[in-house]
Amino acid sequence: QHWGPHEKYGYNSYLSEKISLDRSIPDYRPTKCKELKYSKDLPQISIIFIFVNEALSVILRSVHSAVNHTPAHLLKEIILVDDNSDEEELKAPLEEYVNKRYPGLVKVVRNQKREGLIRARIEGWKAATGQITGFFDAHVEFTAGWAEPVLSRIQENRRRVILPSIDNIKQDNFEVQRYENSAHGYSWELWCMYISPPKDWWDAGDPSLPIRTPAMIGCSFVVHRKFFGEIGLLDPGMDVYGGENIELGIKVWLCGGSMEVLPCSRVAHIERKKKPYNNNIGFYTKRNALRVAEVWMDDYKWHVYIAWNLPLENPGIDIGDVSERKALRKSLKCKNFQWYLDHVYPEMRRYNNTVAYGELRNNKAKDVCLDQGPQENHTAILYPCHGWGPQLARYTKEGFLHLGALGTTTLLPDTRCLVDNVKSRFPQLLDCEKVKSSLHKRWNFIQNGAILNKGTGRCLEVENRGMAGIDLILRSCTGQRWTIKNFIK
Ligand SMILES: [Mn+2]
Repeated sequence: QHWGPHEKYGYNSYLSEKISLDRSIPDYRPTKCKELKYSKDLPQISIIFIFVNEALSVILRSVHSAVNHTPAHLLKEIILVDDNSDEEELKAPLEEYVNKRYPGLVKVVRNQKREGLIRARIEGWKAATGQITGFFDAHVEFTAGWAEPVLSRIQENRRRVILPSIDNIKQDNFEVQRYENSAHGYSWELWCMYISPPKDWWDAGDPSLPIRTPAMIGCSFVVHRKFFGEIGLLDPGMDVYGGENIELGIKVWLCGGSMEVLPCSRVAHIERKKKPYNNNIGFYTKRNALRVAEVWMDDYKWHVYIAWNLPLENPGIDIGDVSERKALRKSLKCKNFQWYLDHVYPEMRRYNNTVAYGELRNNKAKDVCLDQGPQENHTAILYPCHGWGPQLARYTKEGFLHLGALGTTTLLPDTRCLVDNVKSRFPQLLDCEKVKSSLHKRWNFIQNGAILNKGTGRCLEVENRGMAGIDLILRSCTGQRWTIKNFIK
């Protein structure tokens, strides 16, 4: 793929150069926040920015904005961690600029090799001396009053990890768009996402209150420096990108701390069109997710394996050594994952009823797999096998056959399930809970056997029509057999 000169970084860096480094962005705090008063005696913060191959003007705007919007007596220092960028302007020119503009305030840390954003943040933490450490991507802008509520919440309780609310700097025109008050959740692949705040937050009716959050997006978080060390920082065995933000959320909650989003503290962040770290972020997120699963998720860990369609045994991915992380969990006497799901992330869907999962193949058509087809057709089809979400089948104890990427929270629809509606010769894909006839959504299936509907007795089969293609149909059983990739014993 070709990127124009101003799109190299995933945002319009040409435009960035024309925008003032000292611009102010809109104040999107809930009204009440502006009336709140804070102690004069708050702890100092070290602001840590990490970057790799980022536009100089965007990094400098992050720095200017931090200085302009953090009271000077609360700002201990700014630390810039360069994760071994290639760009020349990020070497001497960057350092000369910040030393001249902010003498004594800015430290630059250079990684000698590319470590990924997880270990880059840890390097920044090592260099920090403030009582509090704030970690930010180097493409953010702060707003007035962002720091005081954060520092105040941590002063009250050092075991709180605080996330400023995130607004969006549009990558094409740099306008700032207000985001709704949200918590940060994630899917079983451990991709993070915004979710609605918990019910008790809505019930309280005060939009300035902290929002309990199960995890964090990760582009912006603030934590007591020593407490962060005590709970084992981020997992240094994770490479490149992804998973560390979920691990921290789970770990903090299970090991005696908490995590919350503060609507009164707002930081705007550029959602980049592409990330510079690596061409294969999916692989690293998958690997890092398996580390989280193995260390923290107990009996729920195979949810992550299902989501990524990996066998539980020998998944074929070297996740490295997790023994130190397991020892950390033990030494901190952390609670179990079930407690976390029950109390911190009750919205998350659980799939304990799964007995088999993965692609489903028929013995008469080996190169095609069961596939959910176009969403709007509500009909399962056959499609060349690729093993991604649309082909993730899941057979349950109840005999349901779900098809599609694993669901996330109960706030969103669940994966649909296969239904024989009697009338059609094609298998329907419907919301299982809305199908009244219990039998028409239940299937008999054992490995290398037929898939037979308990209501109609029809079998799920393939019909090869030669040049006209291959259909997935329901009909009287002719002895076709199906195999599914993975089993849970
Ligand atoms: Mn970012």
